Amino acid sequence: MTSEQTFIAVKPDGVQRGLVGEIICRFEKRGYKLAAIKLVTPTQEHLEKHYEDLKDKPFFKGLITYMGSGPVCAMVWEGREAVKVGRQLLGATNPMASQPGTIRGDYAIDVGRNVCHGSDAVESAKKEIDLWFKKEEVNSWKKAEHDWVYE
Ligand code: DAT
Ligand code: MG
Repeated sequence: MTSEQTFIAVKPDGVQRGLVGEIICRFEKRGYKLAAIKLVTPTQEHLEKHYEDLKDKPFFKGLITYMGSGPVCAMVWEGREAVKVGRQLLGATNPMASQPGTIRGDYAIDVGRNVCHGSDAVESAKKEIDLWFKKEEVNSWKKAEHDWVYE
């Protein structure tokens, strides 16, 4: 089976609002495997790297301040098409455009408080996982349910 990894983070608003368990639950129930997880309050410098593609956007400064305002639950989830499906589970960037049933569509209103992050491509997922996790923090393991999720 071709498997990939994606970087998912519950943002400070999601952590403060008690949504960590709910967000983990959606990835677990879909059949994805948790490879890494930690609670971390990122530095401004770290966030500037994470969001470097957005540095010229007018909302960049506010985004960095918000993302560094409290702990973030950083995770690596693994499985078939984890990046694409991860984005589907999150919903659209602007929660107002997110379908009910998605995380943002169920739990968020403002684009600047959209509760979770998910990598947008396999390449950016690799970069983000390298930025947020040391190699030894990402676990390689076989989940007992594997052969019940995949044919
Ligand atoms: P996504 O998080 O869906 O990948 P993105 O990478 O374009 O979206 O932007 C990163 C974050 O920046 C996004 O989750 C919320 C914030 N953001 C995006 N567009 C914004 C806007 N127009 N105003 C305020 N914040 C915005
Ligand atoms: Mg993005």
